[in-house]
Amino acid sequence: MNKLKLSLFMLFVATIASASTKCDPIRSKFIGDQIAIFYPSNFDPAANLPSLAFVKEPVETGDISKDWNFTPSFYATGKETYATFPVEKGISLYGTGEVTGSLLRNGKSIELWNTDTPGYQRVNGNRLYHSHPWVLGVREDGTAFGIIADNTWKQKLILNDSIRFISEGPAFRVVVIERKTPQEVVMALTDLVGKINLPPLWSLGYQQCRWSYEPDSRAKEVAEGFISHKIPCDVIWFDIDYMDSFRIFTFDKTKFPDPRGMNNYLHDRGMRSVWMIDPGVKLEKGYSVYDEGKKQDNWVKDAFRKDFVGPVWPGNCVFPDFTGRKTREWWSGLYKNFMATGIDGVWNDMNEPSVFNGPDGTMPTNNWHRGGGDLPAGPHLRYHNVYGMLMVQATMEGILKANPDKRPFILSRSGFLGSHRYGATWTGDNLAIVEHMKMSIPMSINLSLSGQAFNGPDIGGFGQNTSPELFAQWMSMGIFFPFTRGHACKGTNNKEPWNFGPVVEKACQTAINRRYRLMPYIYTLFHEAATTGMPVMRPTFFADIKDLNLRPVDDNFLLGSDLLIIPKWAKNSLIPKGNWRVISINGEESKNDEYQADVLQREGTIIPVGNLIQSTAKYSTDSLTLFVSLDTNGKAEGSLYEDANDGFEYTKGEYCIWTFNADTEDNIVSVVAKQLKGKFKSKPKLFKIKVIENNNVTESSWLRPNQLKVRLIN
Ligand code: NBV
Repeated sequence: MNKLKLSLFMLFVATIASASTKCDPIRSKFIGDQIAIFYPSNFDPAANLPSLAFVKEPVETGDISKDWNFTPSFYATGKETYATFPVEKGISLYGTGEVTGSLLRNGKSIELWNTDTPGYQRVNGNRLYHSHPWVLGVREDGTAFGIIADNTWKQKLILNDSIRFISEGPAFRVVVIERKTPQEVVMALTDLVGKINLPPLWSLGYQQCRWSYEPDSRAKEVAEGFISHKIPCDVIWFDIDYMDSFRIFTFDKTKFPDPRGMNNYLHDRGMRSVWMIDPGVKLEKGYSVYDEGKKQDNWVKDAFRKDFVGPVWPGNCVFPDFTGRKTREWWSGLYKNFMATGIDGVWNDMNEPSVFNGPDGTMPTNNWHRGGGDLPAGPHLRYHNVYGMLMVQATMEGILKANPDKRPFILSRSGFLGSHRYGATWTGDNLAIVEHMKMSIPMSINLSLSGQAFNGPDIGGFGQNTSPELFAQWMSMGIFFPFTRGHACKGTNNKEPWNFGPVVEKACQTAINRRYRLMPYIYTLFHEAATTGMPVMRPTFFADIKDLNLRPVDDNFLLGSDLLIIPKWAKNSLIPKGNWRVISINGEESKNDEYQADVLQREGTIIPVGNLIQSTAKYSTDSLTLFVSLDTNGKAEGSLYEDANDGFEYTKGEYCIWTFNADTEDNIVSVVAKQLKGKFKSKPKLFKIKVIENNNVTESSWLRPNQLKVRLIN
């Protein structure tokens, strides 16, 4: 620090110190192995509890050990309360939820106040649709910590010489996780705030959206387009225009006279549908959702305890107060008839909530939520950040009530730390610009490092026209993200793959084929995320946490632990040490391709690869190609998860985990395939072994599990 900077910093510290009261932790306890909780002296349980981030109230397990030294300082200024931690030299910071900018969060300031931000334009992109009061820190030696501010109130997170959570609400408690690796910190985070639910397999396929496919014949045309162009696709999405004048839970009688017929049409073609539901209920007597909600007194109140009214798409709207259990139950009941039309998934949009003329595009902070059930009453300042999460929780309960035997799929725009327990998310209204394509990598990784393993951007970019070049680049990389959906704003060019000319169409087909062939590996990763909390998409430095050069890398990423994805646009991208071999998943040669990302397989691993399919309706693990990348000892290992691809039988043991172990002797590679766990009966399998060496690829014919041997060609 130079002299001027130092004196400015001292002045700043002095100003803060004079204006604020220090409220040292009055209580600090372990709540798990190397997980500590700290309460400031002015902590008021009624203003904070129950926690909405944690799955359950942490149980204290004993006093903090004597050698623990990573402790917060708490302050109150009269207007704000805050918790601050020192940042040692060399610490790399990550997490912090959905954020714009680079992967490394050092030096960033983020506003945690969920906001509708078209093009990420509000507050220079420092305030988005989610709030995650969560930081992951990785020290130079690879040891790591995580900090959760258990606080839903409006706050800021400032990361510079210190890590500071500055809240406009009352004093809050913090939890600190200490671990040997960042991977262990992320898993410990999900032990506290929950893991994603295992999604239905179809939701891992490619999905096509537009604001809006209307009328129904247009949606059918798009579905047929994928089939006739032989581009795999699982889902067609229905944006807001299917509704009757934007009234939620209704269908426009002219444009969508037969929603059941529409859904059947897609199902007959091996596809699914997801339909949008917003929180704003049109204020209109005679509209059943309004009448019923009004009768039950379900709306958020204004500061004078009158129904709060604000404009959104349908005009003046009222908003369900999801803090009330009875309101959530009412809301979940609305899905019964809706889902009965054969709808497969629900898209909850605008749930920050977005209010067109409100302060910061939302409700006034002094609006009033009445709570009920487990939650106390409180101002919008307290509940704003969890409005979307509570909505999605109620939506999930509704979908489960309507279809108890199916895994729910919900996509929510807004969220809070822990909302991944209820649904997936996407990174909102990005633009069709190179900068947003590139930034989608660190955005999705940081969300993944914040518990939300099921996320992705609008592929191709939502706002503005997309150029053929950008579309091909984005698709070629985007299909390796956990959630893969192309989307487009009203008024922009048609963004289905065949609208950009034959070269781009082919590039998209190749890219999407690659995802579908990797589906056995991807599904296995989702199972891992749902059981251990390890995200599907990971930062490259996870491959070598001690290599400091990898810490900022965000122009490539890991899919699981064994595949490294390097987009074509990334030049001189840094990769981890060791032997990472480029693989051809479906006959493509990425090295000589203008668009296809390089996919590198880590040495010592086996990746199960499936056959080409048009949608996951045809998914099968009866015949698999095992991509084997041997280590220097001629060994490799991998695994495969399988179950019924939907439903809950897997929770009763109806699943199966295979392990694959390869060994080499006298130039012959043998693979042992074992059914390790679970009682799911898969059909007898055939395997091909494909051994990828630095300069050779040896592929066997189809073999039975007890015959898995292949002689290397050199
Ligand atoms: O419902 C229309 C759009 C939707 O397509 C988009 O994905 C959401 O993020 N929605 C926002 C409302 C209007 C945005 C200008």
